[in-house]
Amino acid sequence: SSPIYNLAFDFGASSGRLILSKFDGRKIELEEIHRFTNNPVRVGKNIYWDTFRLYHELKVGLKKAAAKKLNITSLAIDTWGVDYGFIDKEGNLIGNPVNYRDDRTIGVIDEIDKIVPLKEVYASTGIQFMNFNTLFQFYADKKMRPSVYENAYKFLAMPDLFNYFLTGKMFNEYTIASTGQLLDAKKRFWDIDLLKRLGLKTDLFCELIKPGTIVGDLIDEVAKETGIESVKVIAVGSHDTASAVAGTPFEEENAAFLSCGTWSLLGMEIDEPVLNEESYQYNYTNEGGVEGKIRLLKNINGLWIMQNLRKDWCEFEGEVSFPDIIKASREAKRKDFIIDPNDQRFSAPYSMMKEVISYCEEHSQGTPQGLGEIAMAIYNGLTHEYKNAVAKLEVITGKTIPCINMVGGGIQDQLLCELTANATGKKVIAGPIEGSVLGNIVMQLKAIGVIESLDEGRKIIKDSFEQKVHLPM
Ligand code: LFR
Repeated sequence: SSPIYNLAFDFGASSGRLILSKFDGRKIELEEIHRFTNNPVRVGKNIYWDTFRLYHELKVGLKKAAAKKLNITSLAIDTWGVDYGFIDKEGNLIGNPVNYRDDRTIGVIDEIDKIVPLKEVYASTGIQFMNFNTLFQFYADKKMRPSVYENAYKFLAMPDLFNYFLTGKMFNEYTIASTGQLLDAKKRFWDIDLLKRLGLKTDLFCELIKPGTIVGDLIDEVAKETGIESVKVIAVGSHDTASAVAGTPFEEENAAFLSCGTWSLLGMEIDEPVLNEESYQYNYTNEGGVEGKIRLLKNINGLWIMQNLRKDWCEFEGEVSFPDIIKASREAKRKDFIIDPNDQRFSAPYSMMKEVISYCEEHSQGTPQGLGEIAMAIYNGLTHEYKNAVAKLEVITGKTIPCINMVGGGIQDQLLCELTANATGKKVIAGPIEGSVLGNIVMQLKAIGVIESLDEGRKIIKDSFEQKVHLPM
């Protein structure tokens, strides 16, 4: 029988791409059709996403896909979490979607604590406290851009927003709503009571749909402009991390996952949210996943720090690639520098290189010399956090973690995989690189009835892509 073709749009905080998937009934093959950078724009004190440019790139991708003249069945979008656009009564986007690294939400958590104790917020939402959660952004918007907030008619998270531009249909997909701290974790529905107590609007929401729902067709304008036709638009686990975990071929029971991209997301896939004292104290999140699963995880500031070090180095010292950074790190004289990657100072600094160096100096470590020593400070910071996160996960769940499944672009970095195995003392199984895209694709295959379950999808992923084992040394 003829192969099935699907398109996955995966928007990360640093870059986005369109991938074509071909499924022949046994294996999946991927082909990158379009890749583009995602460049947030600082305007005055704020940082925004260049939303229409991203939508433009989405259409460029569709044009390239159309040019292949294949019979493409469906497409789906996944993006980073927590950010959104507001739609007015006429159906227009109002205000510019703000980037989660914007600092307008700093201090909001403390303010909210005075209205609804954080313990109560956690008891219902089960979501970790991070400044940028959608809930806190709403609170900041109400104060800082009230004319946008008050005129908002509907809220659409980034993937919902792009889906709306493509189909004209407004809906909220469950996984992306969940990571924003807008849902009651157990009821898996809007936490209206919490919104009310915080004085936030409760009428901004559309239908809450499950990942794996066929949403509809492209509007005529998009079909005409791109030349692509009769493609179904599907809502998958539209939060990239939901898709990354869906795309992780777990084998061993109680295995942890570690999704390595701009962020490092370390956790475990479970059936029901864990809302105990430890998960609250350790600030672990219970994000909604695909097929009714929950992702119990911790956010660790990830390769964002390395990406930005590279950017600075290229700008001021000379062109370097990631393999160059790895080589320099392996050859570094001093390998003991270490930063705390979760320190707020690494969130959006003007110069990452200077920030890492000053951190080491201020913490009496001396001055890292050269690219290798600076990069080692980052590697050590990350893997030290991985070690802590695994240990806490074992306490929260009461389970022993046998191994860590690493997925995402970051696993192309062998050194990171090795150091992760060494720091955590756990076996690391690395692969596939394209976790989010594959999770996106298998949920499409399920939605159109080509496969029956996520389990079946994960088996196909395992049979189609290589995995590499790193044992702790
Ligand atoms: C990863 C991710 C994380 C989310 C962070 C901010 O790309 O989606 O899951 O916490 O970005 O949105």
